[in-house]
Order: sequence, then structure tokens, then C-alpha cells
Amino acid sequence: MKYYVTTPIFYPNSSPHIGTAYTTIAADALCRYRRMRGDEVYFLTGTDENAQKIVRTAEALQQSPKEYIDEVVEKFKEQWEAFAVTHDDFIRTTEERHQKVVQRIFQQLFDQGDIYKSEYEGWYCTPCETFWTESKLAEGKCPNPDCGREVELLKEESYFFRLSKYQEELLTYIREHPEFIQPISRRNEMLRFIEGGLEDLCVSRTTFQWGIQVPFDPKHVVYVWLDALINYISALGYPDGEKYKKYWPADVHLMGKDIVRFHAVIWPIILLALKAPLPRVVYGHGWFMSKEGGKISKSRGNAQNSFELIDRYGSDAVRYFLLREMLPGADGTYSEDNLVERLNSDLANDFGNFVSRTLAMIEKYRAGILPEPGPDTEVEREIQALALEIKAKVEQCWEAFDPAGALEQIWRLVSRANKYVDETAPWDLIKQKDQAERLKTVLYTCTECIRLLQLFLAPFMPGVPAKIAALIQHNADADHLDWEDTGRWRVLTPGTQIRKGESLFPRVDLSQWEGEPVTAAENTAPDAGAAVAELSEAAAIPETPEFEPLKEEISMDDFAKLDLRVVKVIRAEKVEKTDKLLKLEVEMAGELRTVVSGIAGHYQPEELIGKAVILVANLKPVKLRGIQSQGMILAASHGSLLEVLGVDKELPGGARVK
Ligand code: ME8
Repeated sequence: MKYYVTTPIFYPNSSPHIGTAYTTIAADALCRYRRMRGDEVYFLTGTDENAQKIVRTAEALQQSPKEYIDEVVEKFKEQWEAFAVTHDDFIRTTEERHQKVVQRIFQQLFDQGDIYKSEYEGWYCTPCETFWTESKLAEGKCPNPDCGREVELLKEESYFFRLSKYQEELLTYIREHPEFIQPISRRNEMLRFIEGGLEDLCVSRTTFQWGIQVPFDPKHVVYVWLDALINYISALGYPDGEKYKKYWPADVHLMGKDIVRFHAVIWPIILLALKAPLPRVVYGHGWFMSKEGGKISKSRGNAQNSFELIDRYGSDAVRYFLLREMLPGADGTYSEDNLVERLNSDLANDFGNFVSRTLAMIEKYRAGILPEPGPDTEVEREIQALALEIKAKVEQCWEAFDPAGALEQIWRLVSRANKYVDETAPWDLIKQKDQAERLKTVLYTCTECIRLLQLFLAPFMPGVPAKIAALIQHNADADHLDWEDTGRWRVLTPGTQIRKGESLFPRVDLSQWEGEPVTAAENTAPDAGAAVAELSEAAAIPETPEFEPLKEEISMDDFAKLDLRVVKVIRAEKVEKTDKLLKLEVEMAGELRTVVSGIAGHYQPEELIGKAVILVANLKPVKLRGIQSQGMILAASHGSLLEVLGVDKELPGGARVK
């Protein structure tokens, strides 16, 4: 059977981190399991490169978008390699093979009347790359509960996609296909959302050029989500590529809950309009949260450097932790303490210890030769039955995209096997002459359990099978394991030379690193939503920003000399032939003033319009690039970060800041 699995294509506006890693590792584990079953798996991941926020981040770093993304994309590829991810393809949406398909689909949808030209007036959240109507905003900000950032008012000529036309067809489809959106909580959420009514979606932009051009109207670029979703078929060579014919529809699109809405509404409607089959399953897992409660993300600065984590604990242990910790329909908690605890208890104590004690006994009692077992007794039959039961349960968990559930099942075998050793006490059996046969059965059975665990754990920890193969001389071709072997019993060949080897998972102690947790993910890519850069035109972006030293003390009178006022930005435009300067027109108690501000690297002019910001109103005017600048806008900056200060409620232009 063919089996097509995808991850989201990630925005390369930040380095990969443990959150983005989760989806890809979960997809990899699923693919590995499916390959063991003999399925013809196709596994796609990639990067989503035509987003506006990419341009902003690149600008803030004074790089061209292409130069910038090429670097970050390399990091993604390195991360997947370090985590032993076995994707078959990595698609980048700046590749021609993708762009062609997007243009073709845009043209077709336009030709058949599903896309039409009109004018968009509404709000755009750049960090989320999402359009919002006024009524959906939360107190004027992005309503996405994880965002809440400023939105920009857009008014531009745009193309629209007739989502509303397909609303009923989509609802019928979802109702008739209970497996389509999973888990059930997300399905219910989506049904409510669609039943609330779909509005046509703005699918083009004219205010910037970065993106895929609308083929028949090149001043427009295609809205990034329409472009991004199409990756799932452009990578297969839609519409007539061999891979498309073979693998589409996808068996599962895996993703975090944040983007289920796009995959459960826009994507199926594109496919309905193209008369192409819909994916079998859209699965939205929860988020990894930090111990303090926030989502793990680059913009919150709580994302650990995953390369450093792998160096410390090994890729298998980090994979195990992530896959074990995310329960279906819930969020997971990430902390290095939890990771160490799981590693020590599950991997070192339970699993690793079972393997070492078994093999050490074979070495000690049987000179390292796997004995010929005597007849199974009730307890061995019970373990065999348990293994069969676990096999069936693990299969069900994989069907339900629940790796944590599968691991929980597998650990029933680990626990039972440890208990078996304790109950049968081989160290006593060796002392009793009439128990020689029994001892052989026990040692053989324990080694059979190691073989079963080698197979069960292979999808989760791809390094484990080869390590075990070296010890028990079985399944040497660790890349071609057969899932059906988990249902067989007494497979190992007696007489095999066993090696005790090193312990599979040595215990670790955080104090090994002097209690220092792994550092935050490298900040090569500041979050675009936080609008970044330097205030002064000449200042370079420091690698590791230092806080500026405090200035000398001043008196209250000195401070009172400053006249700080709230002003409203009425107009904003770039100062020609500069990268850094914006010319702002601001209103203060009915008076208009012109101010030149060095923030163009951090804000698009249109982002500032309507904002209430703070002006040093009694600063002697200066001429900058021939423009008289009447005051200075306040902004806070640190390293490459910069934010203009402002007020966000009802204060009018002219209000005094004291
Ligand atoms: O949304 N916990 O890209 P993105 C779990 N380009 N998963 C997390 C996570 C966390 N804390 N943080 C991120 C985009 N993720 C679009 C997708 S697809 C056609 C376009 C994972 O870089 C999770 O899979 O913001 C989430 O959905 C995805 O990263 C968002 O990645």
C-alpha cells in the first residue's frame, strides 16, 4: 500500500527548534512504522519561503531574502539529519517546480470563476500571515490567542477566492468523513467555524513583490497560504506527474493545532475547486509548552537549541522524550529537567537496565552463548500473549497518530520483562542443579523480549535497532525490519554469540553541565512580528548584544525640561535613497509635524499609520537628508531588536507624557 505523509512547510524566519522538530519527528516515526509494515511510504517536508515576514526579518538583518533563507534552510536540513529524519523530499516554495504549479492553479481557479478581482479592505497580521475582518479582532489586535499582536490596515486591489461557494460541499464532506479532521476536538472546532459562515478569502497582495506572481496580473503576488498549501501536490508533480498519480491523496497531513484551520478549510476547498481528491486525514497535535506555561516558540525566546540537546542526550533520547510527552488532544510540557527525568527513568532504568542485566547474565552464566530454551511455562506464554496484545494496541495507536500511546503500550512489555527477571531470579536458578533447563528458558525468553523491543522501538529511536543487533546478532539490517516479526515468538537462534556491550542509555545528571540548561536557540532570526533593527543609521547589528551602561544621574528639573507628547502618525513614507529613514507626518493637538526617524529597517511605513507614538516635542529641529525634522520618536532597542513606544487606548495626539 502507498502511504503519503507530510509535515507543515516551516517558515524559515527562525531557526528550527524543539517545537518545529516535534511534528517532523512524529511524522518520521509514523513513516518508519509504515515502512516496517511494507508500505510504499512517501514523506514530504520543506520550507515556506514566500511570506512577508521573511522579507522583514531579512531586512532587519540587512540581508537579501534569498541570502537569508538559504542559510536558515540549511539549518532545517541539518536539524532533520541530526534527528535521523527520513524524508523523501524537501520542497522549498521558491523553487520553480512549485511556482509553476501555483501559477497554473491560480490561473485555473480564475478561469473557472472561483477567483475574482475586487478590493480588499481589512486587517492583516504579518506574524500569522492572516487576514482578519474588523469584527474578528480582539481589542484591535490579532485575535489568534497565541499572537495578540498589532494588525495592519490594508486597502488594496486584490483577488478573492470564493470560499463561500464551497461551504456546504465542505461541510457535507466533513460530516460524511469522520476521520478527515482529527483529533475529534479539532473536528468539532472546525465544524463550528465553518457553520459560522465562510467569507471569500483575499488571495493576492500588491504592496510587496516577494512571492509568486499572479500569472495574468504580475503586480499581484499570491497570498502565502494559498501558495504554501499547494506544496503538498506541487512536490508530487501535480497534475500529471507519476508521483502525484501514485501518492495523492495524502494519508495524513500532520501539523500543530495552530494551522488546522488553513488545512481544514482553505486546502480542501482548493482541492474541491480543482476536482482533486481530499487528503484522508488532517491531524492537529497540541503544542509543546514551557514549564512556565507559554508555547515554545522563537518569538518567546524559550526555544532551546536542539543541536545542543542532541549533543548532550543523543538524538534517540530527545526523540523519545518528545514523542512520549505529547498526548493526543493535549499540549505537552517541555523542560530539560523532564527530559532528563524521562531519560533516566524510562530509558536508563527500565529499558537499558533490562537489556544490560539480561546480557550480563548470559555472559556470566552461559559464556555469552544464547541457550536452547526448554519448554515454555505459563509465565512465558503469558508474556507471549502480552506481546501480541501490545502489537495490536500499538497498531491501533499508529492508526490514531498517537505515538505517546504506542510507547505507553510498549513500556508494559518493558515492565513485564523486568518483573519476569525479578520473579524467576536467574541468580538463584544458577545455584540449583535441577533448574539448569529453566534457567536456559528464562535467559532465552528475556533475549526474545529484547528482540521484540528492538522492533517495537525502531520507529521512535532509529539508533536503537542497530545497537541491539550488535549485541544479540539479530536483525543486522536495521533499516529493513519486518513489523510482522513482532507477532512471532522464539525467533532467535540458540547458540548465537551474545555481547554484553556498553549500556544503551547511561544515566545522566544535569549537574554534569553544572546545572546549566541548554541555551536558547541561536538568535539568528529575530521574530518579524516584533519588528527588529537598529535606530541609528550607522549602527551595525551586534552579534551578542550587551545592555548599554546607565548614564549619569540627573535631577527632576533636568527631566522636567523634556516635553514628551503622544502624537498620531498620519502619513509615513520611506526617505528616498536611504535604507533606514522614514518620514513621518504626525498630529499633535491639531498641529502637524514632520519627523524623520531611523526605523525603516524595522517598520514598513504602513504599519505605523494610525499608531499613537511618543515624540520628544521640544527638541531643536534638525535637517536630515534635506528634510526638517521637528522632534524625535521614542523607541526601545536592544541588539537587533527595536520597538517604537506608544500608547494603545484613547489618548489624543498632544497628551503629555510625564
Ligand atoms: O505555520 N509545539 O509555519 P511555522 C508543537 N509555514 N509544534 C510546534 C510548536 C510547538 N511549540 N511550534 C511550532 C507555518 N510547531 C506555515 C505552514 S503548511 C502549508 C504552512 C510546529 O514555521 C507545528 O507543526 O510557523 C506548527 O503547526 C508548525 O510548527 C508551524 O510552523
